[in-house]
Amino acid sequence: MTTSGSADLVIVANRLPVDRVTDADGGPGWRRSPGGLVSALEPVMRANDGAWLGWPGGTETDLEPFVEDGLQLVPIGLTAEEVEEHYEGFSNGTLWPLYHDVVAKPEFHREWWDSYVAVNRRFAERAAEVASEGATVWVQDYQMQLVPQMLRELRPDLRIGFYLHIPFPPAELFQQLPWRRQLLEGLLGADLVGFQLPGAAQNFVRLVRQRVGHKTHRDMVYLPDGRTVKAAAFPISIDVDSFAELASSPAVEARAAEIREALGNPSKVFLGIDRLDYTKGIYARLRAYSELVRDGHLDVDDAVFVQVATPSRERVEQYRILRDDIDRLVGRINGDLGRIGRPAISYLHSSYPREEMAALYRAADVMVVTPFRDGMNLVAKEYVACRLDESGALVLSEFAGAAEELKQAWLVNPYDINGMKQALLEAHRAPEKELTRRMRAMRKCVAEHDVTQWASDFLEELAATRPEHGKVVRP
Ligand code: GDG
Repeated sequence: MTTSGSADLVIVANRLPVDRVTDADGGPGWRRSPGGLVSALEPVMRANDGAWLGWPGGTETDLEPFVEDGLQLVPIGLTAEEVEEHYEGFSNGTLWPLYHDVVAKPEFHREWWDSYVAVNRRFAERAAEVASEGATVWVQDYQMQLVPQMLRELRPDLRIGFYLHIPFPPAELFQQLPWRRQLLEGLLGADLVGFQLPGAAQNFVRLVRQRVGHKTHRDMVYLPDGRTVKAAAFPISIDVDSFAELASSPAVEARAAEIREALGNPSKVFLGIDRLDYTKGIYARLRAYSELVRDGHLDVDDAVFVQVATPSRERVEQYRILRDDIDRLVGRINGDLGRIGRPAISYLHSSYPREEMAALYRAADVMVVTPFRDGMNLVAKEYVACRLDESGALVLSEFAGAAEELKQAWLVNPYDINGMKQALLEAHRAPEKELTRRMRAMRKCVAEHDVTQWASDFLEELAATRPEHGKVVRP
């Protein structure tokens, strides 16, 4: 039976776009979490009676829907056990490493899978209650891959889109998953499955053909019931104007100068900003830099490295091990190569407001982004958006999705330490004219594809699927 709610556009994501905070009067309240996805979807949600479903973090379970800043938010609670099994377990201990080239070893546990299924079902059931007749539902990311099919069974009237923010692995890796077929069938509940890159969409279509046995042609899957599913690439981006505005503010400019001053006014500043994650290649990058200092190619007086590592998934064992490894490496490098008042690496295990991020981007001469695998990598695009004077160099891993667009970066293979050393040196020594030429081209590319465009491209393509069916959501 179809029971409809009132939302014409429903976003289903693992997290709500708000965090729990304590109000001025000491009671519980909410604060909007900053992020490109929220700002991209906000206008289209407002224009279409939108609702956002997600986990608010924590283990509160009796939360009611509420309106925050004009956005209808529907919290879905997770128990402590579900946080451990669905979120930390299957999502971040199984799928995350498996989808990132098995950079770390994925763990397969049947209880984790059971919890993943149960949580996906709860999200699908809630979305089915909230969506209006013929509404559009847009499901986000790897934690929610079963939602499209579960939702379609409950509400065949809906138009359903799915977007994967992380890479989709080649068949050779995906097939390790004991639940590979269920995941593919889960995704096939959508009308449109979006990926960061065309290669990921191709991996998906090939797997569907091989493992589920459906007919496919190019980017289309033909289901036995006559329905079609399209798989396509929609490379995500950032809110370019808001970064440019932030970076041009006098306060951020002053803060950037202050940061350089605090670092001892070195002639060049290298910068890395990442969630502390083993996919990001932080360890290898710091080694490459430290060898350049050790071998005398760089001197700590004229080239310092600032590495911001934002705390992430701290209860997952592999993340704790990584943190210890990096602590030890930074300690050793600074012990060996630093001087009084002049560490080689300024390492910050902390998260910062957006203004401070923009100031760091402005303060850095060489931005170093060297993941072993990354769906897109927004940090690379944010750096480019903040370089208003067209200065600065980007050293970028070939294995970040962003490398398909930011071709004027110094592209590196993060597994090749010597290659990275070479690229770091070249970027450090590049003449101004070359830096400007490269940065200008990258800025043009980022300016032409911002996150609002990404959202409307996806929603337009979704509206074009099954045109006879459902309401059309207007971006
Ligand atoms: C996943 C995919 C894909 C980081 N530290 C702070 C902070 N950040 C912000 C950055 C950036 C975002 O977090 C990180 O985005 P990335 O794209 O770099 O990486 P993931 O978190 O792994 O994101 C990735 C993305 O989804 C989108 O589809 O690009 O490939 O892995 O925006 O600025 N922001 C603030 N303080 C911090 O300390 N305010």
